[in-house]
Amino acid sequence: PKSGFKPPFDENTRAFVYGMQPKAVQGMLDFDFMCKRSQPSVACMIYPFGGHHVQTFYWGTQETLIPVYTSIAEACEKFPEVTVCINFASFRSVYESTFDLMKYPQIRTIAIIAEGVPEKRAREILWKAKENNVLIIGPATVGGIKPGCFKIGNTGGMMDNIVSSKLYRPGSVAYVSKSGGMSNELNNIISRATDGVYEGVAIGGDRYPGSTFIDHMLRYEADDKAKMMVLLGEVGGDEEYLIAEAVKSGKITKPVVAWCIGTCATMFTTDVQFGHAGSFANSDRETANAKNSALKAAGVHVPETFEDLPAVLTKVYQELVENGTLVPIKEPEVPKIPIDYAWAQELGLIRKPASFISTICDDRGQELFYSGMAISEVFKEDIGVGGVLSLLWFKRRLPQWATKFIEMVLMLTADHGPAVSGAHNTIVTARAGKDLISSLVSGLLTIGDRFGGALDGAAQSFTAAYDKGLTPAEFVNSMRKSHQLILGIGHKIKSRTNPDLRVSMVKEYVMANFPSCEIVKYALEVEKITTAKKDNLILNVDGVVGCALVDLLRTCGAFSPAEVEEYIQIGTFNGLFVLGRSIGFIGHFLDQKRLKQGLYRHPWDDISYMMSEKESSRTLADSEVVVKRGL
Ligand code: Q5B
Repeated sequence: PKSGFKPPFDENTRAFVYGMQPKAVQGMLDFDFMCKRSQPSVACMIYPFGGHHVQTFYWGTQETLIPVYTSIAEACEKFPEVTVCINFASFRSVYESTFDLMKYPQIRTIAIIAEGVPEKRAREILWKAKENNVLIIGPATVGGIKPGCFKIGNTGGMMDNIVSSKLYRPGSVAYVSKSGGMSNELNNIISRATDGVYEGVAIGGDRYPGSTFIDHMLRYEADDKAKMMVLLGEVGGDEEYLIAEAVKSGKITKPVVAWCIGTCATMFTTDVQFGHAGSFANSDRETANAKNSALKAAGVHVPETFEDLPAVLTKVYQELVENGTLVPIKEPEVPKIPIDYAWAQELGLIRKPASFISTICDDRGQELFYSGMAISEVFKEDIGVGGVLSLLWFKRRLPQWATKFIEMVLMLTADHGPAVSGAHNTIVTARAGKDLISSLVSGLLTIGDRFGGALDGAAQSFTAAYDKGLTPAEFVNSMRKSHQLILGIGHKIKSRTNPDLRVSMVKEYVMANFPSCEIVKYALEVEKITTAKKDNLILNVDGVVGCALVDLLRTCGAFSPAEVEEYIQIGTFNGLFVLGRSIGFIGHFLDQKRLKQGLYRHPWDDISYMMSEKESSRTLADSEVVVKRGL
């Protein structure tokens, strides 16, 4: 480099990333790794919210930690070697953060990514940066790239693009453009037409960029390693004339290839505003054609059309090679880049056995699907909770009489007062100050063979007996012989004389709506025998629902016999009681909280303390001591 010249980026340059931009940081680290940098170019992120923490990133195939600081001051103190900041702050806060950054003399270069920065603000930044001798790239840019050394944020696109444009190693051609998208195109063209990019900067498409074409072209002129330059100008503004003058006056001596895009503007009958805020010709002088002509007249290599740009680049490059100015580099081995798993999968490059299989619900697309049915259809067809349950539990639609029955069960079992085991536990837990989920779970954990969880057992034993052809009496006798209670029979308070109306309602619905209900009928025959022995040995709510569900599955036409058998054996039906009763348990929890009930302690007089004599006397003696001490 010419004496005193210090490039803003080299292979040791380190940067702050201002803003929470993990994707951009990972892109920079991948680039660094490909360039064989000794350490990541990103020293830390600065993000004012969420506190100081660290985030993991890949360094090749390994993982590394990048800290996140909440202030520029902290970051500067930790990393005094950092000279660059890539500022991802939005157009609302970028002015403030850039001014803050400029308070720290170690920051020599700031790339401003935000679009839509007000022109007044942009000019103030520009003025302050000039005063502080800080290089600003942007606003409204992806930034720039120095192959083999440093990449600003998302510049260069995906890693495969960076490899195909050989940006992992330096070439000899330095360019400056306005557009970030076009700089990608230039990376590609230059890598094919010459030995590749030495450095490329996109200054951004606003009317007042923080640095201009001439700033970067003069930098390249001073940098011995940049052998030729490329300018990709565009319609609007007159910055390109400064290049023409610099070439004419001999300030720029290296060969320059230039093209101003937007020549097609002349084909329109009205004035044309292209994509960038600044790409609008306010006068003839600002048209692409006028600027191309001026550049050509100044001695710049200007192709006839954009399509001819590669040919002109090759010609100029070959001349430099032939006259010995440029010695083509020895091509290094193309680096292997680990591809992100998600991307490789999208490209169809890899496959892996999944750890989980799921067949009932798909949340990956825009719309949620329950067993193939879009959630919007669920509502359009008004399939109800019963319909949703049948999709998620049985993976199919069931006839309406069946889904209505499911809903009926949920409603019937929703609660049976505060005295039942589960509700009691929920209440005690709520009164112990526990939260809704703990209280609910405490109640649910009481559900089992004796309380509320006899549906599956009832379904299994009644169905097996019926299928075996046992008479109801044979079934009851066989259960007694094997000392087993018949699940689904018996109730603590309900009896023949105090019938359970829930059971009557289920019976009525089943008789009226099911195509047939052999298992329920069989269970009712069993009930006749058990109630003859004892009044409370009725077919209880668990029993009737369990048997009805077998009838439902067997007769609705949606299941094969093997499928029905599987559902009976894997324990499906208790799920309905659990689901229904959760409604009641939550109700009891809310009730207790509303009533602000304090800690429950069971009264001694409701507990029969039965201990050996020795233990009783010790207990008595202990309590006397307590009384004497007055505690
Ligand atoms: N014995 C339910 O018992 C209960 C017999 C039997 C043959 C039987 C008992 C039982 C099976 C489990 C079951 C679901 C514990 C019940 C529910 C939801 C609920 C609850 C609510 C709600 C009641 C006295 C004599 C003894 C026993 C004989 C009793 N059950 N024999 N098969 N199943 N049933 N659970 O009244 O000769 O005197 O020694 O375990 O289906 O949980 O509302 O409360 O919505 O929340 O205490 O409805 O039936 O009778 O155990 O003292 O027995 O009858 O062998 O004979 P008890 P025990 P013996 S619905």
